[in-house]
Amino acid sequence: MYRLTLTLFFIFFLSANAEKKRPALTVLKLKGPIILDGSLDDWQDVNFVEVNGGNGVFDGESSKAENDKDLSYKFAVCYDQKALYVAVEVKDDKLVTDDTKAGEKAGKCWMDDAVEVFLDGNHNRASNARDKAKKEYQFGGEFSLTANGAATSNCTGWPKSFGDAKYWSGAVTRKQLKDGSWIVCYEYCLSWSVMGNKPLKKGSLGFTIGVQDDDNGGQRDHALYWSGKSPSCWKDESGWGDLHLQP
Ligand SMILES: [Ca+2]
Ligand SMILES: [Ca+2]
Ligand SMILES: [Ca+2]
Ligand SMILES: [Ca+2]
Repeated sequence: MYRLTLTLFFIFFLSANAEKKRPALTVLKLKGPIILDGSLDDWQDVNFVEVNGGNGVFDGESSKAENDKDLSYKFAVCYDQKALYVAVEVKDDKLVTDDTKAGEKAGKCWMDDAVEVFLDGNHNRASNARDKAKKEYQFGGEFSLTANGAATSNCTGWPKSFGDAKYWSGAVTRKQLKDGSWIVCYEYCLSWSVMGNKPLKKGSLGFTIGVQDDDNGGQRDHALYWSGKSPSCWKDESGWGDLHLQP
């Protein structure tokens, strides 16, 4: 009897811990204007969420970062009738953007120091956001910016649309600290139209962020997600977190 109780306890313990709970955020309505200049001074009223090796998900396609100085970040989200706004502040020991050029609209952002914002606008938590028929692209997809300002939205219904306010726009700034490491700030404005205008009606959307870290050129070294099912967090919307828009 004792052995059976112990076994049942362990089965319960393992199943309770098998999957990380999907995180959720309440997104506040914008109070003042967000100016897309890469300065986050205009985000003082919005709470930031810290993401690091302890609470985030390193995608198994690349390795884990050594420590928070190698790669960690915080992000914030707010909205208005026009768009969803995202701010990200990344800590990175070495800045590398050898595979992209500033001004590109279809850059290989996934190979450099970059932020990738993932949107599931119809909030259906599809297991394959990259389905061949591109069904999910009508409601979002992957919107990437590198530390040098290169962009890509090729995995969305709106390729090469960066910089057009009808779709999405943003800005990046970088600052080197005394110890040689970097703080990179990203600001995004993602029009509701790139999400098929669904979230405002529904009051919610699926969302995650993946920050890519390249420290030595070529492919990325690490990819750290706020929420995701590894490997290939970028593909499976069911691993992403939930954003609830404050009415
Ligand atoms: Ca700003
Ligand atoms: Ca790094
Ligand atoms: Ca780096
Ligand atoms: Ca690279």
